[in-house]
Amino acid sequence: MADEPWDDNDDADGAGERPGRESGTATKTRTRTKKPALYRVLLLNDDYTPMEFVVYVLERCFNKSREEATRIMLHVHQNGVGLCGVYTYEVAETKVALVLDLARRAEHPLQCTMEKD
Ligand code: TYC
Repeated sequence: MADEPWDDNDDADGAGERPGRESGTATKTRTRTKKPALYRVLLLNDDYTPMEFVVYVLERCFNKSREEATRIMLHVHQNGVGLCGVYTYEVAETKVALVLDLARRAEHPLQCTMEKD
């Protein structure tokens, strides 16, 4: 599980510091902190979701100002896909679920995905 985002890679050499297992060789146990992997949350264009709803979603789920939300919405509308934000795995997953839930409740086909940064 050394590649999980929550593994800070303590004791990276696996040797540990348990008593009674000294080999006579001086070793230094490295305490390395690994930065968590980051994920891009992307919004996808479609022909049916109202622009105003997309702006609302960006304000509500991604804490964007009305101006920034409008800019991102128009970018997605014109380019097919756009960046909402970059987050750790669990936060990104939660944001995607929030967007999809809001869209489903409003019966809009709006799609949102995440990918490794
Ligand atoms: N293309 C949509 C329309 O013309 C607007 C839209 C923008 C939909 C961004 C989805 O992620 C989206 N009503």
